[in-house]
Amino acid sequence: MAIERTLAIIKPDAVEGGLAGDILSRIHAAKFQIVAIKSLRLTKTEAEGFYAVHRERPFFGDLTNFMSSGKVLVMVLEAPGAISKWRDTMGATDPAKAAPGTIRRDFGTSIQNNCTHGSDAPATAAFEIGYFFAGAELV
Ligand code: FUP
Repeated sequence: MAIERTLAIIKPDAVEGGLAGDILSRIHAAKFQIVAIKSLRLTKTEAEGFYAVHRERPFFGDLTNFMSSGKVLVMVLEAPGAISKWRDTMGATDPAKAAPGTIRRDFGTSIQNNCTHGSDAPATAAFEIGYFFAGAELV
């Protein structure tokens, strides 16, 4: 399987809840390489830009308020098939529907407060990685 990179975010609920270490442990256990990582707090406008594809959805305002409510950890993960592998590690969007043993099932508390983000396709990963990281941060 081809080596890929994906954009992962540990969301404000998980950072505030002290879950970042547990989630990073799962990233290591699943044998992802962390190519780059940074801690930051998104502005509302930055969150709106990141989730622009969801602009027309009814949850857009709540989602972007939440994503700008506290610190996040953004990172680039690398592995064979990293995009689908990370989505499998996270589990389904709604923690109640996520498979046992996934991050969202074990740590998420609602469809919004679901602890982590992952890119859903190669084009999305390219946009999302470029949103947070410059080329020199990715060598
Ligand atoms: P995912 O790719 O699993 O993160 O899910 P989506 O791209 O469908 O949704 C992006 C984010 O919007 C989710 F992580 C949480 C939020 N969301 C809601 O708050 N309510 C919904 O009904 C659907 C998604």
